[in-house]
Amino acid sequence: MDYTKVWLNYRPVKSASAQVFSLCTQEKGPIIDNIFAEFDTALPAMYGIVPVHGYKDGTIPIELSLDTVLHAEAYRIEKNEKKISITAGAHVGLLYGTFALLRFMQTGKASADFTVEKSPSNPLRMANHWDNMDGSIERGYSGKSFFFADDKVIVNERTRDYARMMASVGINASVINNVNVRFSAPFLLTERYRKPLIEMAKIFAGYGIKLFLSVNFASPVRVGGLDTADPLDKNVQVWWRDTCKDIFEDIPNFGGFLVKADSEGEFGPFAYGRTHAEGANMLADAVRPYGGIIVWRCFVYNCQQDWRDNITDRACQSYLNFIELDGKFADNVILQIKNGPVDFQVREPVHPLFGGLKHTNMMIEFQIAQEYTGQQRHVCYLLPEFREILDFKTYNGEEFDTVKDLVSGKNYGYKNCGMAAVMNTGNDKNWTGHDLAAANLYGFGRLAYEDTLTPEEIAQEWIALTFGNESQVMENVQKILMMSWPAYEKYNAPLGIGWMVNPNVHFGPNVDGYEYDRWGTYHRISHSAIGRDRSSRGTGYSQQYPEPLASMYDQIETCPEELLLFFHRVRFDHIMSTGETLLQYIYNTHFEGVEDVEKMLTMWETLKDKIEPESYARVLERMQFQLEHSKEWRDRINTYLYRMTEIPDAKGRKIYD
Ligand code: GCV
Repeated sequence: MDYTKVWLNYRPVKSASAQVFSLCTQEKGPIIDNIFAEFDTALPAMYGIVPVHGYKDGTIPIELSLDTVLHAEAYRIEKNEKKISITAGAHVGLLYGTFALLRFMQTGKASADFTVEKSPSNPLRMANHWDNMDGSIERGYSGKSFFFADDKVIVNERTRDYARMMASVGINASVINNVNVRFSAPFLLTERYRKPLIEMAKIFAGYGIKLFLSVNFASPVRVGGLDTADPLDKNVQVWWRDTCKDIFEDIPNFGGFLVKADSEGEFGPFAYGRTHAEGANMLADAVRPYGGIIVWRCFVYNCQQDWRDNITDRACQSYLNFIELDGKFADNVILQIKNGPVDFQVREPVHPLFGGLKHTNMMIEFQIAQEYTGQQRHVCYLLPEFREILDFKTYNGEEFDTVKDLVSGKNYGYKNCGMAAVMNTGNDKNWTGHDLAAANLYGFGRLAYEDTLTPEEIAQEWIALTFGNESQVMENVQKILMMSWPAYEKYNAPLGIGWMVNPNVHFGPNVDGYEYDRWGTYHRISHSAIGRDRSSRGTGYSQQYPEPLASMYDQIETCPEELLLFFHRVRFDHIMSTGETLLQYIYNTHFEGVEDVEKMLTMWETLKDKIEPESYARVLERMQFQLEHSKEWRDRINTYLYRMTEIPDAKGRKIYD
């Protein structure tokens, strides 16, 4: 099959003497087979010699064994001159230990003796695919689905490589279909698709991955032929129980359901006057006998707003819909909360539910499909953003209340929680459209397993594994990645205001794209001011945070500047901390953003002879596009503001009139 092996493209380890390894273990099973297959692929590629299976004199044994004191997904690697041992709580831990060892070997960190022990930070590390059964992918920017085509489930060699890729970074759950469960997708629950799903799940099981499905809350009607989907109706409950019995019995590593309810036209418990807790708990009862989990999304808001209505605030709504239900969800329900209150904009405050919910399992939802961050045609390495969000102190409690503490369940005793990301994969040759977008996929998985890693550490690993660790490659690609999110933010909608994109497609600058629309995302630019007042004097959104955050966000003077226009309506002559007016600050950052992209492009061009030609060319083409497109962003936004204010750029640069 014609696709790349991304970061699993093992290459010779420089200066390593040819070494014969022997693979030794008492363990047996599908995961062990996959571990052997991985060593059989990787070791000859890196060291030039095929490993021996079983003990043999004169070889370096790699011993795999279990130590049930360790967590099932934890591993310990001990390496000395004579042998390497990987110990884990269960086979899946041995698999993670194997990928870690190969990573050390490939990145040149395995030459000396070492011992390393790792245990996953987050119980659930989940991929959310928005793949539709016709093969399209909602917000997909890397080709078509490799899970579905023409209303059929696809299982082939790529399924295995997908599972292998996910396991290599520690992802242990995959929701393969879109949260908008339409057309034939509700029937994934039924016999119609059972056979290929069993096959797919079997492959996943060999890589420690649980299969999840997104389900339509109206399934009892759409699929089951009942006349209601009311969660308190006995027949509905029986229907879900029977359906779950069948699916869990057929698929031993079935994990449960992801649910988007009462959101953007998806059906939900509100239709029957029921709460989301009643809806989620009914499903939780149905999956409980099998250890199943319900992941229930908090992305619930009114998408039929009138733009003239200046009181209703989309940012407030997710919190308002869920805060009263705190403590009412079953223990096998997890609320999946987007990182911010609106929708994956380049800059948003951390979602206030993280600071608010005290008795509810929570999981964060990131998006690595770059819907609003360049759609995988711009480089936008999102790990610095994720790092900031995970480290954000929510003031949910007195201590241990950063987002990462809450979603990992650390110190709270939660076992159902974790991190999810909307995926950026498709059937493109390089999996992620932009070769550099694979860093987001790699990084999400690594961070979910080890939530203290820095974006720089992750970038270094990924670059070395993907392109090799030649120093200029390491240096330039790292700089490109680390500059990319700040650069994107500079030339995009300013200071947290968001949107300014073309409706529906969400790509390309369009300052008024959503201004008079029903989606509740307005900038309200006039000749003298910009922004929405979300303080206590405005929509009151700032007050959804605990103190001291509520007071901090409430005042222009104390609001973090990068979120100024998210929280406040601000005059263009407001003086920023840099001493510039707000207007001049926006002009400046838009010029700077483009200059940053110019630098990124030049850094890439210097790598021409050091990167595999096809990959070099693919990235080059996209970065050239990014440069032109960033100019379009700069000029649209600057021109719009210049026309409104008639105040020219203090530095006399070209702004179109
Ligand atoms: C899957 C945004 C996207 C939608 C997406 C929705 C969601 O509104 O534009 O495509 O739907 O978020 O997260 O449910």
